[in-house]
Amino acid sequence: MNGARTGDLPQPGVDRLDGLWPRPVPVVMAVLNRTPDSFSDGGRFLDDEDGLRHAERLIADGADIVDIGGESTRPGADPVPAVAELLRVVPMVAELRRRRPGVVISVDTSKFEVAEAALEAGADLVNDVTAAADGRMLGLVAERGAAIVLMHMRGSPATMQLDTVYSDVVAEVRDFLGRRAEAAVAAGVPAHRVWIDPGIGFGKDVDGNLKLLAALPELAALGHPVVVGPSRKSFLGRLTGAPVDGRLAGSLAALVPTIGLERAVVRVHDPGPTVHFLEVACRLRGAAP
Ligand code: HH2
Repeated sequence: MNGARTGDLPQPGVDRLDGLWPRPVPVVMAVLNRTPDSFSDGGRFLDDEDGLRHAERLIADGADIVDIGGESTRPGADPVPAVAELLRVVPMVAELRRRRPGVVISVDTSKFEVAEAALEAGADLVNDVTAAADGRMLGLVAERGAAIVLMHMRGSPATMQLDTVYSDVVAEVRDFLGRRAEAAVAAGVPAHRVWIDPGIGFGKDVDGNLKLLAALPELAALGHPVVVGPSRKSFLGRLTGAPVDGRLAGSLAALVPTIGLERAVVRVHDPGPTVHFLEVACRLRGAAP
């Protein structure tokens, strides 16, 4: 498939990734945070058994992809050293791959070393919130025949909510993602393995997040699968007054713009209700006159 892949590297999840599409409903990527400080579930799945149990529950609830992360990217979060992130993420990837050969596994990291070790351990996809700021990341993904999520963020998690003013948020994010996707294709990642994400909550205010969600069809027109992750985020709290554990309805409503997109991925904490919501919403759209 990928001519750049060399023969003696481990076979990546070619079939698993290619099995995601075509399908009429968005793909569900469920979050497994192996962190002490994530904004909605920090500390809950740090223990190995708790983490594996949660991964199994996410899959049983209908997740197509399990996205395993070892560093929080919430606003103001402190960076985690590579060694600590490796220890949180890589053994979990390896064990989940052993138990679940068919499930697509994503590693939520922007560190080359962590991505490399996770791909080696059986991950199929690198979810990089810095859109491959490390110059080696795209070459690694191309070489392994993996896929990559390129996400837009302004600044870093430490600074991103300090300046959320854009002259045209949709144009700026679209142009950035278009440029990064071109770089990925130029590095040898096939276009259908380059997924783009507007980065809901990453350096955007409520209005910016809403505009980007409404503009998902415009981003999809760049010709790549589109990922979106509004789940439980603070703009939903601002809109509804709900605390983090009361934002499920808002999280589902924020997925409405993914209905009808050809290749959409929704990154969520609650795959069960999300699958039901997407099923009904897509059927409803299909039934419209
Ligand atoms: N959001 C978060 C983390 N990673 N990746 C992509 N592609 N898109 C997102 O919107 C996105 C992401 C933040 O959510 P969460 O992982 O639950 O929190 P934390 O970063 O605090 O661990």
